[in-house]
Amino acid sequence: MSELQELTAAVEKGNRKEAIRLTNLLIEAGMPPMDIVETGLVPAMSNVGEKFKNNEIFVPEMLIAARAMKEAMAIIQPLLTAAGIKPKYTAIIGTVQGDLHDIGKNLVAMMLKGANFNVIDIGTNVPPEKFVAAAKEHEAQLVGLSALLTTTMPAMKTTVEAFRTAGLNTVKIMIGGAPITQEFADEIGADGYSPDAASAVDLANKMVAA
Ligand code: B12
Repeated sequence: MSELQELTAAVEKGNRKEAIRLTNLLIEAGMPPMDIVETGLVPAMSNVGEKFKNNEIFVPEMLIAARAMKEAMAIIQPLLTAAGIKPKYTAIIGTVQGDLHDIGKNLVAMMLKGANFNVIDIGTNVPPEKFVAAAKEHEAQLVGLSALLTTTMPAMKTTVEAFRTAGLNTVKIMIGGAPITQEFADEIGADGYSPDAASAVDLANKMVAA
């Protein structure tokens, strides 16, 4: 098994110490940090999701795996963040009301920081009015909404509507998360959708420049 495969296995099993050790090892070996995320860490969560769906594992195992993933990501985060240049744009990011999943959202936040956005992460289970208040307070150009549950997708619609009602029409809203599609984004009037963290950065740059 390669070290990358070992990392995937360690995160899947929720073995935090191994996940940290292998992440550091791969960094020292010169692997680009984003490659570690995309080819080592993210596949672990896909496997976990598959096993959960098949009733091979349950919520506690999912939680332990998520914690191992987060600790590995915490090592990678500083390496992705650009040093010293003053950010030009501010983005608010959060997971919508009713939804506690934050790994994907954190990844998008990390990537945006790396692309020199000033990112204000307002956490999970965020009600629409909190998104609106944060965008006003920080004079954000961009808002990112994350949802991982089909049952919380309607909260994205309510959040987009809250922005429109508040008259914040210049704030661009991008959405994402495993069950989200471009079709859904169009349906609820979001300005953009992206399937992953890397393309979220391209989308964000396009949206703020428009
Ligand atoms: C880890 C996990 C959990 C952990 C979350 C820990 C945490 N801190 O996040 C815990 C154990 C808490 C959990 C709980 C639950 N979970 Co869960 N969970 C997962 C799991 C295995 C992985 C999610 C993940 O982190 N993926 C890795 C990240 C990197 O991927 P991602 O989130 O998709 O993000 C990427 C893109 O989507 C995109 N993206 C994400 N957000 C955004 C935002 C923007 C703006 C943009 C542009 C892009 C973007 O970019 C990211 C990076 O590339 C998924 C399975 C899966 N394959 O998704 C199930 C899954 C999402 N969970 C599921 C369920 C059912 C639940 C529970 C209801 C279980 C229960 N019975 O209690 C609860 C709900 C709790 C709640 N209210 O939120 C189901 C959802 C089914 C559905 N269709 O609705 C899934 C799909 C599992 C399954 N196969 O059944 N879960």
